[in-house]
Amino acid sequence: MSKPVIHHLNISRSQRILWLCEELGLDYDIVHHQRDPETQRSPASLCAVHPLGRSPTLVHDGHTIIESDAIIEYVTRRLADGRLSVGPDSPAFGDYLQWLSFAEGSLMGPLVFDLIYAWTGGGNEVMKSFYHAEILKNHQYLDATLATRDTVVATGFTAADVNLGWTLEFSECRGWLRDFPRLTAYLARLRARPAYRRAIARGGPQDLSVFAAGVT
Ligand SMILES: N[C@@H](CCC(=O)N[C@@H](CS)C(=O)NCC(=O)O)C(=O)O
Repeated sequence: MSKPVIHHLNISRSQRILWLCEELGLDYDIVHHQRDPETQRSPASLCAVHPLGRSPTLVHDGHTIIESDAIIEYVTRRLADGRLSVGPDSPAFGDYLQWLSFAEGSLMGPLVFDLIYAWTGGGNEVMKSFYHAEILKNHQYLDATLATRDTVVATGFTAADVNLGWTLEFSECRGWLRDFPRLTAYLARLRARPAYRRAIARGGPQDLSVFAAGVT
């Protein structure tokens, strides 16, 4: 089987895919790309790989795939016999799909609005109160789940935890984890995993302070 190629933008969601491949013990290549230091957007080198210039982008066997959730399912099912995924025959299937999607589908969007609001120095207060309430509710929901178990899926560690890890790092740098010691402890457990550390060693440090605008 040919090796997947992970296009990795510094300090970005592609950290998830490096980490996942390390968890699965897969052989992979990395192509490094650097954010534009002014705008933090993707450079021309990544836009040449995919018209949206997205990180992560995975290239494998002639397929170029974006979206973390899709890449995670592709990697676990196509390249790792379903390891760290949960199949339709498991009672945990629904939970797995929900939590896999939660990182990008619910948590991340309002957090990005929060950052843009801080970067641009203001905006619509009605919008702000709407997405602040969403951020809080999303964190409370995840927190309540982790009150009953160590991982988001009751059967144990899965790729859904990998997807959530980077989002919680982003949330942490935006100051939203301060009131959630259980989420902070969950993130610490994820960061302590040897595969997470190997991914950092290969991909480079994840210093998200560049996204901490407006956080005091
Ligand atoms: N929903 C996508 C979001 C991908 C995304 O927006 N990634 C950011 C990096 S964290 C990016 O590509 N930023 C550079 C840019 O948009 O120019 C996913 O989960 O992969």
